[in-house]
Amino acid sequence: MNAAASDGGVDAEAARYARLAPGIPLIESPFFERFANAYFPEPDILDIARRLNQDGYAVIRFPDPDFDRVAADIRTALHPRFDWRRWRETGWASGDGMREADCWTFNANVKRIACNEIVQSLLSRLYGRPMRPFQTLNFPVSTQQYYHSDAVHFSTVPQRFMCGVWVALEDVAVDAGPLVYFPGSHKWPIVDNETIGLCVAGRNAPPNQTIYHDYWNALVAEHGVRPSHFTPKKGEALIWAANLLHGGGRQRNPEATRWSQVTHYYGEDCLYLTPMWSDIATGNIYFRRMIDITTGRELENRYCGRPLADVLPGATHHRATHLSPSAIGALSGDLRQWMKRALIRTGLIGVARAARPFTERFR
Ligand SMILES: O=C(O)CCC(=O)C(=O)O
Repeated sequence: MNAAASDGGVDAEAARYARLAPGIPLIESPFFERFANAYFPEPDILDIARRLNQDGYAVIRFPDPDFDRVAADIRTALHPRFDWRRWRETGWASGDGMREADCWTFNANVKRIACNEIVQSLLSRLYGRPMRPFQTLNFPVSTQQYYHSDAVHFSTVPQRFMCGVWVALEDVAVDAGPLVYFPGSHKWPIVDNETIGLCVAGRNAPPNQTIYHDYWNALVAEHGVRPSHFTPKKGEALIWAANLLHGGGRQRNPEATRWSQVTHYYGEDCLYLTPMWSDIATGNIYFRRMIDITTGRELENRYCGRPLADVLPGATHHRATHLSPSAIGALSGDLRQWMKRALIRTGLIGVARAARPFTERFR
């Protein structure tokens, strides 16, 4: 797989369709077939792109010649970090899983998988802009997590510039709670809070994904889509599109292991947010500040090529906007906007938000 092949020199008509909407990932474009052959001339890449476009997922062999050693090292290094006895005695039966986030910060092999250059280059071609790894999750067993779309947890503006690459660190048996997913569900509308009639402001605690379960269940039933289960051999990986419904299957055998790693990627030049904790239309937005694992630098929140702080309401029009109930809300609009921009620039906005009750989030 030569994911880095040049995509220059494509015919003008294909390029016109591909560039028509830079805010839509190439593999999610409604014009995909207009440019697919020209943009992905290699048969194996074209097949991956087409699978993602049509089904919302694609399976690849993880391109690391030393994968077996890397996987074995990760299993050995992370094994003591999990409470196996507790999970087998109580967690398993109650539907819990085990996972650890961001082991890349201390484990070179987890980071090596997350930063694999061939994968990054492949994703960047498929999406039409650089894709950056921003989170790793390692699973020694199934998460048994109810199926969901990542678009409610990790979203972007423009939408869908996010994907997961899930790789098996050992062979996965059918009774070990394989990854479950619903082919084609990525094409369904992305659910948000206004769709289900929920306003986050004023709630005592941030909601979790259970608020969408009835909606997703009904969609699955309406479309009559059956769940698929991924039972890979070690080193096989599944790429999923941002809105593909997926989760951790029920682990029927609690003695089994299911060592795996998912790396989540964001496209560059986007806003990064959690819609589940936001009321987008009112400007109550939970932005995320993520680190590009490859560079160790923050993935800057940007909107159409400009830093977020430069395009916030009030950045160009100096007038007061609505007042928030918090103490800061009592300040004049200009001062409030200035403080907000300063907090974003200095990185303190996350601290400021965490320090305040959920209901008084800075607007
Ligand atoms: O591997 C699993 O059990 C589920 C992973 C998952 O749903 C996710 O990373 O979003």
